[in-house]
Formats: sequence, structure tokens, C-alpha cells
Amino acid sequence: DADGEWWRSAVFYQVYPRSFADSNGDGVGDLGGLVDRLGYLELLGIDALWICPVMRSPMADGGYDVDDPRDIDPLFGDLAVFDELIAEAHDRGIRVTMDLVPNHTSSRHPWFTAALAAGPDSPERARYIFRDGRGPGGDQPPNNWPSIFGGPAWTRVTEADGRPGQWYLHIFAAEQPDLNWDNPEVIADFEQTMRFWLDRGVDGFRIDVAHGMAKPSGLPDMERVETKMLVHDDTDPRFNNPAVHDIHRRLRKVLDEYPGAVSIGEVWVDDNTRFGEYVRPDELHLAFNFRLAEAAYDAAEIRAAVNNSIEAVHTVGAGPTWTLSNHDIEREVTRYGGGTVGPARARAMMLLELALPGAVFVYNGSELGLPNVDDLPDEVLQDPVWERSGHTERGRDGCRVPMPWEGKRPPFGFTTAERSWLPMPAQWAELTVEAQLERLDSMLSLYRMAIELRSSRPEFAGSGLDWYGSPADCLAFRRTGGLVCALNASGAPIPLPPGEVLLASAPIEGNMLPVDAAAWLV
Ligand code: ISL
Repeated sequence: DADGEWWRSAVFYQVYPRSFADSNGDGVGDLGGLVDRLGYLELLGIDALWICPVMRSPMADGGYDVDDPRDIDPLFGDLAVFDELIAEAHDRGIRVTMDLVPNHTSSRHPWFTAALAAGPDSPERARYIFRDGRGPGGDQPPNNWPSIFGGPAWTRVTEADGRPGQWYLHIFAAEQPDLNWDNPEVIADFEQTMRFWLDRGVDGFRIDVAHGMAKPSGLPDMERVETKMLVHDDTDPRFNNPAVHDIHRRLRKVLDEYPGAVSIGEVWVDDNTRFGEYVRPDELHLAFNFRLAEAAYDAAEIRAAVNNSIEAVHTVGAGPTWTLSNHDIEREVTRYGGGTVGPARARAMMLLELALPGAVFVYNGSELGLPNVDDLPDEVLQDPVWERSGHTERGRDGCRVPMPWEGKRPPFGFTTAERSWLPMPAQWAELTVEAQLERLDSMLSLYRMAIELRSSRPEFAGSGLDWYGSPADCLAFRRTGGLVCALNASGAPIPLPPGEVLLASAPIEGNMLPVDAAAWLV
């Protein structure tokens, strides 16, 4: 039924809990802070939340290293406040999806501690991927795979850890050992985790590294070792192995026991056919693609990203997803050039994104037009990329700086502590929620108006989209329901397509769309 597929055109709001709002004065955001700010999210008009990991974790990778997947980390609160969050969000008509991390656990997970202590060939080690090393004495890693965060993807067990000698695989940090998804115990445990949260009332999951999990048999060497951090392509043996689809089919069966529950996979796969396989009717409901986020502010690139994203999923009957940023990538205002150009382009891209058919994911702070913070002092950096790269890559903390809520000085109402866990720039005084709510021309007001129109106007109906012929470096399309969106990526103002302007990212004068602006028409 239609409501059962609520997620198809929903606006999801991604909360990075450490950076959203702090309720207990420790300088780190938490679930209590999120509950306190639900009124803001209702005002913004979003349909659903995606909350980044809040399960128990030593926080070696911001919570993507889980040591108890069926409890809330004390840093964020407890199960009682989580239940309160679900109840209060639902009262406000906001659905709640949470992040689950199937590819790996924390190295402090009791399973992994037991695996270290047990010897080779034990059932404890069989939950992870332990191998003997190569070379004399086995002192070389079992294969040549690098970690996504830098350095080898293998760490050798030492005397201090437990029974020494073997190596264990970690595609990410050494604190994130990869699970062995060929082991039935692993899948059963994950299903138990899904049911645990679904029974508490969550509306679904964002599945971390949904193209990971399955590993190729024999763990063959990579042909071309990719040394650039955080990057991989479709030939990479660490990801996108065919057996991953059997896993998704199993997980989908659990979700199907809970009507309306959705799964959104993080799928970094370039090839359209292979990407589409993840959203076949018996696998994930939705999959992130990052084509729009990867496109420069260039008409041809944007058009190709849109076409590509739609093409990749339509043959299997799934809907597209759109995202301009998240907690792993540089903030869009900075990506599009910073200064005054970046915000103007981010506003235009936001209108384009919210005009498209499909599900949209807005990362907290995008609605405020926050820039990346590229001058964080070395000593506050927490992303494992910083350590693992030997301090050559600064990592992703710059897009994770906390939200400025109100007031004139850091920490801008984010926390009652003197300092937030990552320092906030003094210039953010003009970007606070409070300051932007007062201005009709702010990024926040534009987001609110756009989301409101998108959810109420009939012109946004239908999943079809037709491109208009438009001047070079510009693009315009028309939705089945009649909405027209035009975007100017050229160096001069261009005439608007015919129609009445519903909303524009910059003031319209004389029927001309300004440089770096977008408009909606009906
Ligand atoms: O960030 C990336 C590209 O810019 C990716 O390579 C990303 O690191 C990878 O796709 C997985 O990301 C997810 O899992 C990681 C975690 O650090 C990220 O925050 C999360 O989004 C490990 O759990």
C-alpha cells in the first residue's frame, strides 16, 4: 500500500548524534539533546530521521565500532531515552531509522576478545577473519589489502592481545575487525539485533557498508593496490562480492515481518547494473548513491548524475535516493567553492535535489549551510584516518563540527559546557538556527519552504522526469506532476522557462534566473 512505501519520496534527516545537541553538559551531543530539539525538526518538516550509531562503542570511529549492538552507549543516554525519542518523534509524525554496522564489530566486542584469547581454528576465531601470515615465520600480512583508513587491512595478534601469531582482517581501523558472514552465528546475531530495535518501534535501518560483509573465497590479492584513503572502485575485492546479495535477502525477510520498516544501504558501487542489484524487490528498499554529491557544479555533470541515479534503480522497480553530503564527505558549501559562491550554489543544488523524484537525505547542518571546518587544531582531531595516515590526511572531522543553535558565541547553545567536542568557528554566529529563523532569505528558511512545498503541492507527484532543452551550462526538467526546476550553472543570467515561480534560491528580476541560482516553477 501507499503508506507502506512512505520512504519512496521521504525527506530523511541525518543526525550525527555527537554533533547535534548536548543535554548533559559534557560537550558531546546525545539522545536527550535530540529529544529536546524534535520541535525544530518538526518545524523543518522532515519525514524521518537517520541516526548515526548510538550503540555501545569505545568510539574509535565515532560509534561505527560497536561492542554491544543491543544497548545504547552511555555517552548518548540509555534505552529509556531511546524509547522516549521514538515515542516523541512518532507523536510528531517523524519516523526513526537507525544506523546498523554489520561488516565489523569493535575490537572490544566480547566475541573479539574471546577470539584473541582462543587459538587458531577455534569457533571463537571463526566469527572473524583470522589467517596465518605469509613469509618465513608468517610475519607478512596474509594478502596485500590496504585498510580504507590507511595502512594494511591486517593486524597481527600479539602476546599482549591473546594467543599470538595469526593476523585478523579489518577493512577499516584495527579497532574494527571484519566479521565472517559465512558463519551462521554472525547472521543470526545480526537478525537478533534487527528484531531488538524493530520491537522497540524503530522504522528501519541505514545499513553501513552494505556492499561489504561478503569476502571472496581465498581472499585473493588486489591487482592494483589503491593507496588513496577512503576510496575504492568496482574491481576492488574487498567490496561488492556476489554473496552479499544472499545476506541482503536474509535480512529483508526479517524486515518484512514489520510492515513499513525500511532498509537503506550504503552502497559505493559505480556500475549501474551492479548497483541496482542491491535494491531488487527482495533485498534493500533503498540504497544511497553518491553521484549527485560527487558531481561538480556543472550542468552536464549534474544531469548525468541525475540520469544515472534514476537509471541504476528503475529497471528493478526501485526508487532513487539523493544526497549532497553526509558525515564522511566535505560539506557542500565548501565543495562548491566557499566564499559567497559556495552558499549560492548549495542553495541551488538543494532546490534541485528536493525537486527530484525519490528519497532525499539531508545531513544535519546542511540546512544551515554550514561550511567544512578545515582549520581544526591537530589535537582535537578524532577521525581514525588522522592517526592511520600518519598525520598526512586530516580525515572527516571538518564536516562533523557541532550544530550552532543560538547566541553570539561558541558553543552556540549546543552544550552548557564551555567547549564542544570539536570547537565551533566564531563566525558561525550568523549561521545559528536562531539567526536563520529570523531571516526569510536564510538557507534554513529556504529549506523549510522547499520541504513544505514538496510535501504539499500536487506538482511533485509522479516519478517521471523530462529534461528541457536549455542554454549551455544550464539545466531544466519537468516532473510528471508539472513541477519545473531550472538551475543556472553558467556565467550569466538566463531566461526562466515559462510558468509561475514557486520558489527561487536567489531573488528573480525581470524573469531572469541569476548565476548560481535555481528556481521552481508551476
Ligand atoms: O568515506 C568514504 C568515501 O568518502 C567511504 O569510503 C566510507 O569510509 C565507507 O564507505 C564506509 O563508511 C561507513 O563505514 C565506516 C565509517 O567510518 C563511516 O563513517 C561510515 O559512513 C566504517 O564503519
